[in-house]
Parts: sequence; C-alpha cells; structure tokens
Amino acid sequence: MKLENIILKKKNKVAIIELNRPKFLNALCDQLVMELNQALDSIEKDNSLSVLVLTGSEKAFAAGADISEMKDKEFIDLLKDDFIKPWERLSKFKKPVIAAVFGYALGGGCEIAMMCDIIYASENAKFGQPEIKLGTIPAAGGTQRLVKSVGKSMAMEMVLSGKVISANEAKEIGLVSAVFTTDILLTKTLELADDIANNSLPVLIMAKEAVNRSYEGSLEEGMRNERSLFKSTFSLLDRKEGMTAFLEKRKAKFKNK
Ligand code: DAK
Repeated sequence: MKLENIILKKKNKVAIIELNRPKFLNALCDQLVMELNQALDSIEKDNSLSVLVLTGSEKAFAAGADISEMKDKEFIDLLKDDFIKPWERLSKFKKPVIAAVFGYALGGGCEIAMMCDIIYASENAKFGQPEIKLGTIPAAGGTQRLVKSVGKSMAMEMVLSGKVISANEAKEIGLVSAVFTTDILLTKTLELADDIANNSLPVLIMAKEAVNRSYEGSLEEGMRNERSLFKSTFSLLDRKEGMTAFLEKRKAKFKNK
C-alpha cells in the first residue's frame, strides 16, 4: 500500500511514524488508520527495530477521528461493521512505543496517544476527549485508559465536559511523563527511544507485557503474569549476559537471544 497519510522513517533501531494529513490536522480517517496498521505490522516483524516513536505535525498530533467520515453513519452501520477493530492494532503492538505529541491530541488523537507506552509532549500540546460536544462518547478506550492514567475525578471532568487541557496540566495529572519546548521535543524523544532500544528486544517485549497486564487487568493476575515472564527471561542469553556484565563492571552486549 502506498503511504499517503503517514511517513515512515528508520533510525538505527528506532522506527518513526509521522501522521501526515496536515490539512485536516491529522484527523484519523479510515485510510490513515489502515496505513498506520500496515506500518505497525512491518515494524513488528522487523527484528532490527526495537522501539517506535509516533508523532504528528507541529500543530496537531491528531485532532480525532475524521468527523466527516462519521457524520452520516447510522446505528445499524455500526452494528454491522466492526469499525472499532482497526483502531485496536496499536494497543496490541508488542514493542515499546513513545508518543511525541505536538499540538492537538483530541478525541481519537488523545486515545491513540494513550495507547502508546510513554507520552512526551511539547509545550503547545493540548489533550482532550471532546466527543461529548459532538453528542457522542470516546470509542477507542478513552473512558478506560484516561481513568487509569489520571484518576476518576479528572477523567470524568474531561469526558463529561469535553475540557481541553494544556501540556503542563497533562504533566501535573500524570497523563504525560515530560514536557519540552517544541524545538527539542523530537530530540528528547529520540534520545529516550535510543536508550530503550539498546536493551534486549525480547526482554523489552516481556517488560511491556508485564506492565500492561497490571494496567489492563487485576493486581493478582498481573503479579502472576509478571512472575511467569520473569522466569522466562532466564531462558535468554541476554539475561545471563546482563547479570554477568554487571558483576564484571562492564556494559552488557545484548544479542536479542
Ligand atoms: N475531523 C475532520 N476534520 C477535521 C477534524 C476532525 N476531527 N479536526 C479538524 N478538521 C479539519 C477542519 O474541518 C478544517 O478543515 P477545512 O475547514 O479547512 O476543510 C481543518 O481540519 C482545520 O481545522 P480548523 O479550521 O478547525 O482549525 P482550528 O485551528 O480553527 O481548530 C481544532 C483546531 C482542533 C480546535 C478544531 O479543528 C477542532 O475542534 N477539531 C475537532 C476536534 C474534535 O472534536 N475531535 C474529536 C472527534 S470525535 C472509534 C474510535 C475513535 C473515535 C470514534 C470511533 N471507533 C474505533 C469506533 C473517535 C472519535 C473522535 O475523535
């Protein structure tokens, strides 16, 4: 598929996807979501890539699902079509994903950012779930992930009022882990991505799964899963190398095995 709505780049072990529909503030039309999913499939398969950075343009990460595509849909269309399915791909992506958010991350844009593992934001970033203003509610996990990330009161305030918050407010409530000036956000994100990508890929995948189990399920189930993934790291040469390197006071040389 020719990529018309996203740009895919690779830098060492890091893949970078730039949402690129600037005329519509990167509104997430069906075609864009399909292209994104295709890129995710190829990055996931490529063992030379360990981390993904997802970003948009300076004005918008993404201003939500494409309202013009949704406007004329009827209840029966939604019952027949599984149009939620393509939106779930990013949340099932196995490698670490960092969102670098410039500008608007609204509705589906905020939901896509929350599907990423880490969010870095520029000072001009704005987050919100304004679906209520359109007479609907979030549909790609916004009501679920927001409450886990910022707590019930703030999630309710955002979902029920459609209020848009600044990058600094998002940092204060724990939605993003860091805020940078616009000129350095991408550099800072790529530094973190490189740092993460230097670790063993299979262990990164297991660590991500372990954190997600806690985030998505009960504490008891999460603990059980964490223990079994921890045991699995002992089948890796990288685990042995990591511990040996520590004791030998040198940097580990991971081989993804
Ligand atoms: N959809 C379609 N077009 C959009 C858009 C959107 N979400 N956001 C902006 N645009 C278009 C505008 O219509 C305009 O197009 P032209 O008029 O130039 O043709 C162009 O982008 C520039 O936008 P503005 O002229 O409005 O730019 P401003 O700087 O004045 O305002 C803004 C920026 C971000 C405040 C404003 O554009 C805005 O409020 N946009 C809508 C934000 C919004 O309500 N987002 C939530 C959409 S609902 C689902 C999964 C997810 C969802 C649904 C289902 N399934 C899995 C089932 C998600 C739903 C949503 O996200």
